[in-house]
Amino acid sequence: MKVVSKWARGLIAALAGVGALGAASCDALQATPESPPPHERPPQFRQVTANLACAFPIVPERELFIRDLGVVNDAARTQWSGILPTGSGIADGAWSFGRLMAQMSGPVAPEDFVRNWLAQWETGQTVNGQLISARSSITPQIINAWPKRPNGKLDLTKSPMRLLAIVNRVDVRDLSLGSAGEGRFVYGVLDAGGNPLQFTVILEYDLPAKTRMDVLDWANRWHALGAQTPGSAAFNTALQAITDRFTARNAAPGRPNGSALNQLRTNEIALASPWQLREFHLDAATGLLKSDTVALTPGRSLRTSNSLAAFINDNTLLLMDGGVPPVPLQTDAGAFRGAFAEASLPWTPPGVTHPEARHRFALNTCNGCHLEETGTTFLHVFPRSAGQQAQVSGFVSGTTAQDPNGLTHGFNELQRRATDLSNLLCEDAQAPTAMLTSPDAGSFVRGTVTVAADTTDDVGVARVDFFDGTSLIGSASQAPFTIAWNTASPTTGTRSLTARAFDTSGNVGTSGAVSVTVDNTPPMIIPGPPKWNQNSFYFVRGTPTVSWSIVQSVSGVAVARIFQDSVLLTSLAGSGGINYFIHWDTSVLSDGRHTISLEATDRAGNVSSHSRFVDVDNTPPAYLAITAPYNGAQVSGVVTLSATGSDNMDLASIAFQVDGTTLTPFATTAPYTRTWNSTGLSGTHTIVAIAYDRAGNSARSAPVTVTVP
Ligand SMILES: [Ca+2]
Ligand SMILES: [Ca+2]
Ligand SMILES: [Ca+2]
Repeated sequence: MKVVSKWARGLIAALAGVGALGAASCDALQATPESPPPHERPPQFRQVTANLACAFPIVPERELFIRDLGVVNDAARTQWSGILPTGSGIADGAWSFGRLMAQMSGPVAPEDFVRNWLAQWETGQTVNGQLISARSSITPQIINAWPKRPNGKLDLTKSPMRLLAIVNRVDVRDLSLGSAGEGRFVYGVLDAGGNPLQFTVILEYDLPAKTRMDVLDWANRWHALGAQTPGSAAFNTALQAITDRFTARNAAPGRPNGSALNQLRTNEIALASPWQLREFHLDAATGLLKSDTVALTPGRSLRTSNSLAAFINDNTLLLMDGGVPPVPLQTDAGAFRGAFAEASLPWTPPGVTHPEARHRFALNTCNGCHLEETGTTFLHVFPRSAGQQAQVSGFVSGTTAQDPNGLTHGFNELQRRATDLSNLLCEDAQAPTAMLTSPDAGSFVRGTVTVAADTTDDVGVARVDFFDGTSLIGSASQAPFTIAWNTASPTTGTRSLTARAFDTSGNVGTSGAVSVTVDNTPPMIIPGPPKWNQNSFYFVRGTPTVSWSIVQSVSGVAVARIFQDSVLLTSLAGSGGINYFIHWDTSVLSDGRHTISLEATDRAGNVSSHSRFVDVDNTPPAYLAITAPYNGAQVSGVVTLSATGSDNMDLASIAFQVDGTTLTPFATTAPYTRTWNSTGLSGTHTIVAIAYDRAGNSARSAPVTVTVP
């Protein structure tokens, strides 16, 4: 990576002395956004990994200016059946002039669309107040020679257009205009015999981009072609995947005909002399290609004018800074931008103060970048015969030339574009860093968890991907970088989380792993005493011990809380504890039904609870009396003892004692009776009844004395 970087910077240095702004071949030039030099960027950060996109040098003939016969003669893609495909990636004529016209013609029939375009040479056109004279030899040379369909219309499947090159112009990107540059098709026009005419047609499409990532996406797609062999199935398929994106029907919704075409340009000396360049735009009103002014190029009548000198002088600083001043349509003096460009005489208005600024201005014009400033004899891409690869001008491949002031300039447009692409891809070779900030390492997690990462980068982080092991669990594309992770899907247990941050150039930084334990199983609570039994039911009194045991999976108990009638009684911190109890003082409560609950929370936060009701009774039976025998009675044989009693809640039983000895079993239902055999027990005896409620409270009756004779 560093080697490439040095190589790229070396090229910048080499070009600095020759006007690195580099006018393109009569193209819509747009200022290339400047990035701060490396020493002005923010400090670098911890982790560095090589940017793979940057690690491979640019291969201009595969990525920038594709003229290989395996591409331009690709039979499937340059010959068209005449049917517009409905799917994507279909080879049928994808790079043919006819299909491209059909894709951009919107509601207009493609053959009428093309015929209307050609008609603009048949008669004079007025554009921006300037007349473009007819070049009427278009009729015999092109229109009449064009093969026709039975209905007399142009047969677009036999268009006399030979593909010369497919060109990547990412270097004219301007993100402020939503553009990653242009993709271009260059065709050579053929005569009736299939021989090349001195006439080229260039379709210049926008590469739409909203963000820096979009620009880099385009750049990386073009750059990826460098690893393939032109003409191979892999190369041509990949190239078509790129070209389809900007040539497809409705590739640019909202623009005329939904086409991404920025402009169509023609260069020809075949129809008349001198060489002439015309520019056409899709007209929103008619959906037709319409003659328009030529970007960055003043009208030829201004060649030696004061207004042109003033314009150059006013823009000297911008030009010397590498900038490209927009050429206005009109000035106070009248029409300024040209309706066409033609080779004739150089832009040399008297009164220009800075000859280098004059040269740079002229180079940006469509005629200036040809003969007068770069020594180009005609075109930058030459028409070709069948079976031959198109040649390019020295301006493209490397040359030196003298400008009209005798200043010598070096040109190597391909190298300049390669440097630009390399700089774009390598501009940010510093990988971002990522660190997981949530959840904490070693923590227990459950349910849906926020996973968060902190990142740093010298330029900007575009996206963070979050992983559970090797599984992607989510992505965040803006700070703060967080996702909601549903832990229900992975099985319970230890998971290893990582975050991968991508910067705006696609460099990746991976965080350290954070290990967490997933526990989605709530504690299981098993109640201990008191429990229902047939004697006391749910009754308690005094200070009973209430207990539970907890069976816990994975993470252990963090806290157990005991509630009485939904009011917290006590909180017991636990760490994997099993048995929990409370000595529960019921004496402070009113008699009656109460609930007592245990709520257990495991260390992942899963909660479960168990509630039971109990009947508190701290009041002894209220009324108790022995109803038979009566006090002082004389009894004999088997005697029936009877008592009556009541309780504020539930009387459980009444027991009888004779002389302190309790008779069993107790009487448990009213009327409360019990027999006592007094046979042989002559003398005086004392009988007492004892009543028990369900909670175990008791009351004693007044004693009854009887005599057995
Ligand atoms: Ca970076
Ligand atoms: Ca658990
Ligand atoms: Ca009671």
